Amino acid sequence: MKKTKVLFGIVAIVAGMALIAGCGSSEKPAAQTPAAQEQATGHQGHSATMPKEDPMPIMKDMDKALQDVVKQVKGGQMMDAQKSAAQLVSTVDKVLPHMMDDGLEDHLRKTAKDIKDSVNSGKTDPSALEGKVKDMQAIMKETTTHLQSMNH
Ligand SMILES: [Cu+2]
Repeated sequence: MKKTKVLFGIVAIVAGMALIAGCGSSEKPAAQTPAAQEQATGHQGHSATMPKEDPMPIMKDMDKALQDVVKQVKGGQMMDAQKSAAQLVSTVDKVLPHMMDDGLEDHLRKTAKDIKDSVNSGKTDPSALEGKVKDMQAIMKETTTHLQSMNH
């Protein structure tokens, strides 16, 4: 009577261990595969790390902010121009998570910051700013094309 109880206990433990081992070996790879696939496809289109939003309206806001900067600097409204330049940088920050081209991303960020620094310095040379604005417009055009190449 006592011996069979112990034996039964051992069988139960062994069965339990086999069950745990079975779970570990069969379910883990199955759970890993879809995650790995999701990551792989994510890099081709809209990555999972991106905010769930359409970046095109942000590009429009960016274009508007840049036009405001130009208009306000020309009109001598430096306080307004500084606000618009800050808006320009903030729209750039919003669009950066959507970009998958490090070189372009860097160029966009640097040019926007350059415009902001130049406007904030107060001694804005209109012709120098014009060059930066032209750079910015070219990079924004490139960015729009880049963003349109992926699914949002
Ligand atoms: Cu995106």
